[in-house]
Amino acid sequence: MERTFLMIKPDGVQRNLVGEIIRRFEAKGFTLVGLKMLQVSQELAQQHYDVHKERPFFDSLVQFIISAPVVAMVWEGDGVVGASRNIIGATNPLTAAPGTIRGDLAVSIGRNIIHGSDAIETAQREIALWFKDEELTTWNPTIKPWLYE
Ligand code: IDP
Ligand code: MG
Repeated sequence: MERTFLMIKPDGVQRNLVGEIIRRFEAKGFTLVGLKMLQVSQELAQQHYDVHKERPFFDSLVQFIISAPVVAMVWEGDGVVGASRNIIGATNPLTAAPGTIRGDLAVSIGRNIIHGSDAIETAQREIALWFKDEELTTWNPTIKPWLYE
């Protein structure tokens, strides 16, 4: 089944929003299959944001991600990659729709509390970058017939 990589950034952790954020994905009906808290190395942060390495905000973004612990997660479900992006909302929290995580809980682009993979291939790359195989679980929630027809 489809999987995505989500990371609660240092601001989300510091603002005590870990539970609030996880709650939204659980309540939606997605399945948590991997979870860890870590202080990110500069190398991992640079690799994660490699696509942005020429952008002017790259250095400050990497510095921010390594400045304090983050919560890294893998979630599973039909369409979870795109749906998670919708739950997260637009990159700029001021234009993110109300009801989204960024729309409800943040005010600035450099403090937008959560990362989510932007495509299935990106998700595969990011999951492999952040998690070892043995850190991921496969389990079958008994409520599945109540979530999927
Ligand atoms: P995304 O997180 O919504 O996928 P991206 O464009 O992939 O957004 O940018 C990655 C992260 O880089 C953003 O979440 C944000 O924290 C930061 N960022 C993006 N654009 C800017 C900017 O113009 N100024 C400062 N930080 C930015
Ligand atoms: Mg992105």
